[in-house]
Amino acid sequence: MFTPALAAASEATPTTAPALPAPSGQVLLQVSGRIASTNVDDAAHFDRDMLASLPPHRIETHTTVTDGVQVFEGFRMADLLSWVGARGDTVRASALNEYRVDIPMSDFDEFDVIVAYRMNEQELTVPDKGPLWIIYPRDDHEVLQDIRYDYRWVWHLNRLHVD
Ligand SMILES: Nc1nc2c(c(=O)[nH]1)N[C@H]1C(S)=C(S)[C@@H](COP(=O)(O)O)O[C@H]1N2
Ligand SMILES: [Mo]
Repeated sequence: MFTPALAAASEATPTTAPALPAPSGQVLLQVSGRIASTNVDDAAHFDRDMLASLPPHRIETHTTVTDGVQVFEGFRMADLLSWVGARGDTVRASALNEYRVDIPMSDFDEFDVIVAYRMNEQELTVPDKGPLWIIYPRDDHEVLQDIRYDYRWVWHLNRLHVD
């Protein structure tokens, strides 16, 4: 479980989630809905440095849209959602290209789903389905090798809404 660096400062008020720092760079991801920690109005905005401060996690897997095994690096969706104090049943994930899909929150407990920012040691760019791409550990779980999960691999991810 990810413990933010601010945990020590929040010990005096253990029922309150630690404050999020404000983003200083370009905002890549916005999280809204049923969350306890915010930094811009009712939402939590993240720039690249904030996302990079989450513990890195790597998935090696085939995808439906690439040849062979790819190495993805990013952060666990569970760690991000725990940082903002998300409580809900569903996360609506939306993309720069207006695509969106509802993902059951339980996916992030059952599997180490990540939000990848790097593939094969290269930063993901918009032409490569970046800058952020939801990746499931498809090769590790037969159940994930299914269209039901394939459409949850949101590329160009820029928004999560917790319901
Ligand atoms: N941003 C975005 N992500 C997306 C999609 C999309 O249209 N836009 N299509 C989804 C669907 S339906 C599938 S099956 C997988 C693979 O889609 P692709 O074959 O079109 O790349 O990505 C998912 N993620
Ligand atoms: Mo699809």
